[in-house]
Amino acid sequence: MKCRTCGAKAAVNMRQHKLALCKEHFLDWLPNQTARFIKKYRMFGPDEKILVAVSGGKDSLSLWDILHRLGYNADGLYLGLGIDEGIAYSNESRRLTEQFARQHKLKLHIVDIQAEYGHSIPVLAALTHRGQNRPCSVCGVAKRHEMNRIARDLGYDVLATGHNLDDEAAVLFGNTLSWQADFLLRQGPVLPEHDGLARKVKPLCRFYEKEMAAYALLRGIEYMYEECPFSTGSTSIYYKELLNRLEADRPGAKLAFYLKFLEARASGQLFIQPEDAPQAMYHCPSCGQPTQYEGKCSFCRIIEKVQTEP
Ligand code: Q46
Ligand code: ZN
Ligand code: ZN
Repeated sequence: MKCRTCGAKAAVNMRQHKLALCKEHFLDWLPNQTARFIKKYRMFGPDEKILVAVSGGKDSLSLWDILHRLGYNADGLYLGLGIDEGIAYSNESRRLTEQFARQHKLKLHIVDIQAEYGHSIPVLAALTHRGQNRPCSVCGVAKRHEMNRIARDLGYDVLATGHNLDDEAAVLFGNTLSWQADFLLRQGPVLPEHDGLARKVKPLCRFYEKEMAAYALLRGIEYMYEECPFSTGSTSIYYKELLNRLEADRPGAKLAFYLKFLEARASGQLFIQPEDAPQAMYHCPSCGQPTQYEGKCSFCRIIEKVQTEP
């Protein structure tokens, strides 16, 4: 297999794009494509302040690397979740994130949930009896809340996450199986700013997971190989496996599934418009973030519960 650009031996063969590239041209191609998607979906302009949510994994560190190379003004945010079940997941991912920031002279904000709120994510989940074996629902609420809080308090225009195509296709698949119309409306490369919350963007949403792994590897980014121990056996991993089986028989099926959805949504074929999505009607009296229901937001309710119960 030869590189389409220079004819040298290809390092990456992307059957879904019918494209093979050598190391050098793949490392050019991926950031160039990212720049194209940023413009196409109007994610952000050259002067906007970007906060990248970095977990220490290949996607978010690669995203930070790419935005930095493209000349964007992008700082990082690492959330310390306090997960050390089986492996020192949080400590090691934090170490790798700090190392990356240091090597590239990038600004990194760190918020440690335990230092900030008294308990790690697994303890918060256990104390509030949310989630039988998995603290993921509490974790999701906390991550969303803290990312929004830091972006707002520090004046960032946009919050960027490293979700790749496999992540997005798995979520889309799950939402489609249950016809979750309001979730479908909120899925896409850009979620506009609303009620004082920063815009959310996913610049990597069109890259396959294995393209991102190849990028991190060929770029020499040292990242956290292990997934969070709580992700084992999750529904989203199951959906990813199903979609990979489909992809193996029909290269490009995963990308087509996602892109056709975006097209259908943009042309109104879902019969519901983004404006129809349920809007947050209230603001949390404790933190000020928008909520759909009157009273404190989910995160503040979790914190209140652990602080008031003996
Ligand atoms: S939600 Fe669950 Fe993830 Fe939080 S506890 Fe780990 S697996 S990190 S994306
Ligand atoms: Zn080449
Ligand atoms: Zn709140």
